[in-house]
This record gives sequence, C-alpha cells and structure tokens, in this order.
Amino acid sequence: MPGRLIVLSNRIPTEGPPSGGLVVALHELLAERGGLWIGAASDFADEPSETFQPVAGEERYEKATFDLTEDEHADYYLGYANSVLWPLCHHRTDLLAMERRYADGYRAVNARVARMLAQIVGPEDRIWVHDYHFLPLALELRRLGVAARVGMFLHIPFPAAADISALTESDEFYQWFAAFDLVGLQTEADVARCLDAYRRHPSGEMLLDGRVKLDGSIFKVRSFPIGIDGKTFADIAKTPPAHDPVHIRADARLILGVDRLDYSKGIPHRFRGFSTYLARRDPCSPRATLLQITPPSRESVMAYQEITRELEALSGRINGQYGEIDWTPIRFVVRSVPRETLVPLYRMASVGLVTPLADGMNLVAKEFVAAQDPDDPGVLVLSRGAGAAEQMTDALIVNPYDAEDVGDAIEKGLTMPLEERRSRHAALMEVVRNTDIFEWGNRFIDALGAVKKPAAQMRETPG
Ligand code: ADQ
Repeated sequence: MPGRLIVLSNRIPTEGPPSGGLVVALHELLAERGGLWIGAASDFADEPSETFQPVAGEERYEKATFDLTEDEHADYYLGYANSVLWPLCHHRTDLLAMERRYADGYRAVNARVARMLAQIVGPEDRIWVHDYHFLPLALELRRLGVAARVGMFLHIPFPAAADISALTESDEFYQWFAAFDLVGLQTEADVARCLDAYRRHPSGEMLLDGRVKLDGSIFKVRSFPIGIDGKTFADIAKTPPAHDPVHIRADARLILGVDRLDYSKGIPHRFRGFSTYLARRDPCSPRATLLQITPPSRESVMAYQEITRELEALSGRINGQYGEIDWTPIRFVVRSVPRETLVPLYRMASVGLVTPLADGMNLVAKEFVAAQDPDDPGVLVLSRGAGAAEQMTDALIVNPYDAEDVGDAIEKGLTMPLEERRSRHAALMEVVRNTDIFEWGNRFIDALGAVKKPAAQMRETPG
C-alpha cells in the first residue's frame, strides 16, 4: 500500500479557510490525496513538546503543529533562517548575521522536528519539506534511521558556491541538501548553480544518471517552476470591482508595484527607476502614478527596519521634486490588501513593475498577467533577477540595478501599441497556464515517489 503524504512548511493555516496561493494549493493537494500537514505553532511554548499537537477542523487530511519557544523563534526563525540563509540565497552576504546561537538554535529545532517525525513516519511515506527553514531535516532523519523518501522544495534562489563559502557552516550546508532524495528548485539557473557548487566540492560527484553524490548520499536535483491558480485570478479579474480602489484621474495612468517589504525586492531601486522616468518624461504626456503596495514583513529584523526608513525618505524626496498640487507621483502604502482589491488593481494598471534584485520565482509577475484584460492588457516590466524571467521572456526584461533601464521600460510600457501589448500578453498567459500551481504540486509529489528508495542507495550518513 502506498504511504501517505507528509508536508512540512513553516506556516500552516490553523484557523478558517486557507488564503494565499501556495497555502491554498497545498491545502487542495492534501484534500485530494489525504495526508498530514505540519507547521510551527502560532503561539510560543514555555517548554517545547516532543510530540506534534494535532489541529482540529479539517477532515480530509490531518494537521499538526510543532512548538517553538520565544528564544527558538529568535534564533532559528528570525536568526538563522531569515538573517543568515535568506540574505545568503539573495546575494546579500554583506547582511549575514553571524551569531553562533542562531546556527545552534536552527540545528536544535530541526533535530527536534526530525525526532518527532521519526516517531510517526512509515517507510512508504513521502515527506515533502518546504523551504530554507528546514534544510537539516533530511540529514537528521537519516541519522535516526528513517528510510522514507524525503524531498525539499526551495522557494528561494539556490546560492552560488562563492556565497556558500561565506557560511561558517558551509560544509554542513552541502550535507544538508545531499541528504534529501529530491531537491526541487525554481529555475534551470538554480539547478545549474546547485550542480556547479557540488562539482566544485572536493567530495562532490556527478553520476551518469544525472544524480549528485556527496560522500554516501545521492540526490536528484530538478527545477519545478512554481505558478499560480491562473484561472481563479482571471475569473476574479473579470468581475468589475464595486468601486474604483484608487480613484485615479481619468487622464492618468497607473503603474503598480506589489511586494513584501523586503530588501530582495529592489523597491528603492524601483523608485529611482521611476524617478528617472519622471525626469525625462514629456510634460504633455499623461501623468503616471506609481502605486507601491507593500505588506510589512519580519519587522524585528534590523535590515527590514532600515529599508522602511529608506523608502519613506526616497518617496518623500521624489514626490517633493516632481509632485504637483493635484498629483502625487508615488503612493507608498505599507499594508496587506485583500485579493478582491489586489486583482482589480492589477487589471487597472498600465504597467506592472516587478523588479526584484533576486527572487526565487515571483508570483506577483504571474498574478499581474493573469488579471489582465486580454483585449487591452497592461505591460509587465520584469527584472532579470526574478526566477520568473527565465520563462516570461515576453515581458520587458530589465536590469533592476540600472535606473535608466527601468525608466526606459516604464516609458516603453506606457506607450506600447495595443497590438504589441496583446501579443506579449498572450505569450505570457501561456506561461502562466503551463505553470499552474496544482500541476506543480502534483509533479513534485510524483517525482518524489519515483526516486529510488533511500535504502536502495549506498548511504552512509556523515557526522
Ligand atoms: P515571496 O517572497 O513572498 O515568496 P512572491 O512570489 O512575489 O514572493 O509572493 C508574494 C505573494 O504575496 C503574492 O501572492 C502576492 O499577491 C502577495 N502579496 C504581496 N503584496 C501584497 C499585499 N500588499 N497585499 C496582499 N498580498 C500581497 C517566496 C519566494 C518567491 C516565490 C514564492 C513561491 O521569495 O520567489 O515565488 O515564495 O515559491
């Protein structure tokens, strides 16, 4: 009998219906296949339990949480995951916060989750681990003798070998990934970086069947470009909103930016690109307003507090320089907005400005395209640093660091003839359809089921 599916992710929906693309997709996949979904508890524990806590409310599959103390949250989550691994994978080794207790806390939480999993996992089960919060998990499971298939999907970029060497734990980093049976990455470029890093490793070996060997561990690495539920987006977009969410003047144009408040998203560079566009624009052309909607994120991490201040100062300066009595060129809104508001905004926008410096995929790019009116679509300006640029080649691809390049693309997007907008949109919509999120999930789970069982591999767990 095939085993069950166990999904591990940092957050799980504990109350009410799930929202957000990935969460909804995982919910649907588990509802269809059955299984167990595990994530961190939302409240801190004084003394962490050594067993999972079941979460009631969903009947088609089980949900459970693991405890975190406040100190563990600080060291494992805010510390190692978000102040070491996140900057590492987004080419920001200058921001690495090297604190020994972060790495210790990270290892300890992963070791505990692995111990708890080892108590409940069967040999035929498939464990699907999501993201950089759980890199040591497979290695810990192997140490405990767990032989089930374990797969990792990394939502963020795989770092270059040179960046990995900036980690004190760089040796472990290689062993962590190698202990998974399947490593799923967003793009072909990520796969190439991963293979390159293992090729350079003194113990790394490329096997003839394409798998990678490190000491006694063998793993497979493949790209699984994530997507969205494009049909739902397109359907919501077809329903006219009850009211105009931005009240922009009939003769004005909307340029839209939607990103978590994160240094990897390149929002200051985007503002500078918009400023370049403003400096060069023909004063007789329609005014364009950049609406930047940004939910706050990881506010207790220093690098995130700095970016808020930088953006407030920058938008103030640009508005002071170019604004007029009846026109504010940048509207910078720091809040989350419901999807019912976001989708009409996407559809109203003449230009979607998606210019991260580095991004695993970037779902906003796909959401923007899915929400357009195919007869009169807006134009996507997309950074070459976003994983999405590998497939969405019919966007206006820009170098996000180059303000003139971004400024030119804004101008080109605002003045693009209808025929060109339609044909670019049709090609981009094809990409959105081909990377549907439900198919993405099924492809990963099937690929994990198809890998050779770890017991059949020669595996000596290092350490
Ligand atoms: P994120 O870094 O969070 O995800 P992204 O892929 O753009 O980045 O997803 C953001 C999501 O948040 C989108 O669904 C968007 O609609 C929503 N969102 C953004 N701003 C919002 C706002 N103001 N109000 C409401 N919703 C908002 C990580 C990786 C990405 C990868 C995804 C999925 O960093 O590279 O694409 O995981 O794998």
